[in-house]
Amino acid sequence: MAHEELTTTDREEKQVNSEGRKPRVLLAASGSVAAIKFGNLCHCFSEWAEVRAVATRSSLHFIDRGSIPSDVIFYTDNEEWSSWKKLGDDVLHIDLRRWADVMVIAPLSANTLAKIAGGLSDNLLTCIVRAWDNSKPLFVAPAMNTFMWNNPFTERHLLSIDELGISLIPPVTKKLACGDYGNGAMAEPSLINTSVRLLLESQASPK
Ligand code: PCO
Repeated sequence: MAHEELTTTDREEKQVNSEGRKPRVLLAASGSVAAIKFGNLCHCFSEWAEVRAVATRSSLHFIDRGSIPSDVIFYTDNEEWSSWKKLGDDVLHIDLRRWADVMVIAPLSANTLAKIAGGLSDNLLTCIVRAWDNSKPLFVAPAMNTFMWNNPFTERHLLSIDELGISLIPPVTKKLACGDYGNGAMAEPSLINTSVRLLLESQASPK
């Protein structure tokens, strides 16, 4: 049967992995204006995956909490600190790393890119990345002003995260939040969704 002729049942079957459950996607947002699209991103992934979301403090400025689907558990730095009281308690960034099949950081701000490249871990998002199990995929979709994107630091930091095995979903050229026109806009949520889904499906059924 040609790929286009897959029935609904075929598609539903493709959405469960070898353990018979939906893929678990950990979505994360850092502090870029593009975080206004985070709710939309969560909706795209929710259609085929189990989704949990992590937001940095700066990203909260742009995220409308009402736009996050009700079945998506939403974590901030507050939960990282409040969930641990004594030795033996669960550590949230480790639990989330264990839970996830894949992590997607969209948007990835210039600041969080620099922190990941330098190995810093000063919030829930960067602690998860620092503790990431590199046998699992990790995608990033950067978003920043064109001058930040063209700054020599960006290339250095992208090289470093490439060495860690992190996959880049490149930004696009268009009108930015400040009115500038140029490269640095986050890839569309639908493209991010498709890129990740295709990779997971190819891993689930290698040719
Ligand atoms: C800041 N930064 C940005 C961030 C990158 N921009 C984008 C898009 C949005 C509108 O479609 C904001 C999502 O332009 O990802 O603009 C300074 S200019």
